[in-house]
Amino acid sequence: MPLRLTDNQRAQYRQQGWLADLPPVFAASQVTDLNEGFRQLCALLNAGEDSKEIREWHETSRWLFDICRNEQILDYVEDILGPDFYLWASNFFAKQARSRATVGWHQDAFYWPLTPHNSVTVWIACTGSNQSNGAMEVIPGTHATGLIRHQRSTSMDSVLRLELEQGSVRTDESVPILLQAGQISLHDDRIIHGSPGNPSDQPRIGLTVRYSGTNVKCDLSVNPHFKAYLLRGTDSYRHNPVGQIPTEKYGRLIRQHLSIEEADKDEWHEQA
Ligand SMILES: O=C(O)CCC(=O)C(=O)O
Repeated sequence: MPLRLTDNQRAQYRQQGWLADLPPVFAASQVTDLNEGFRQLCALLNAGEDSKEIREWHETSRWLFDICRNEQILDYVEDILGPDFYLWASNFFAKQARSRATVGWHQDAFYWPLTPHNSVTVWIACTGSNQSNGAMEVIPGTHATGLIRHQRSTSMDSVLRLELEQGSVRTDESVPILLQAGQISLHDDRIIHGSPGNPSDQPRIGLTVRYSGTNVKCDLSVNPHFKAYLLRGTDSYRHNPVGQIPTEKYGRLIRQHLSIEEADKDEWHEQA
């Protein structure tokens, strides 16, 4: 039986900006498939590329596209965004065993040329994710207090190039999101989050999938490659270019999508 979010879970998401503790979406055999698919996509990387380059490959991999339109996930997303929403981004955050890679404190919305803020990320645990292997941490409630200016990261270990300045984040209030392989969490595009390195002997692999309400428009002068895939409802706004459903099981994207920072348009936030 597909599950829907309860009123309490929706209220928690609205007030705290994140939600976990949901029953596993992917059974053990599907978790094996998640990891095998990840390996297949990694095999398409060029020399010198890292798995973090696997961004928006749902546009070229039918296997990944089908994961992004998992019906149980879409039910949860619909309970948050309402009936009309589209898929537009997916990427892997993989930390191998004994990896120093960190994800600095940040707000996703600071990276994305999207207005208004009406996007949810689903973080799919391909492996268990816990405090010993570098689980993602959130600072509850920070989605409601506005965007904070980000700085260029100075850490050599940081996976992201922008992060919040030390001191601007109440790290003592952070909460780790603990997931078994096959479980998911959901977070708001403005919540402050990040993750430490993985000193353990176990890898920590997550797949993030981003969905937005159809009222959300991408500024194509920042990211000309943006593609929306309507997954539920109708799109009466028609704000964004529509993506083609991929046919190849595992294919890679050649044209990389651009964040505000990658497009070198830092002034965008002042103009938006
Ligand atoms: O997987 C992580 O550690 C961070 C993920 C993240 O930053 C995101 O989903 O936006």
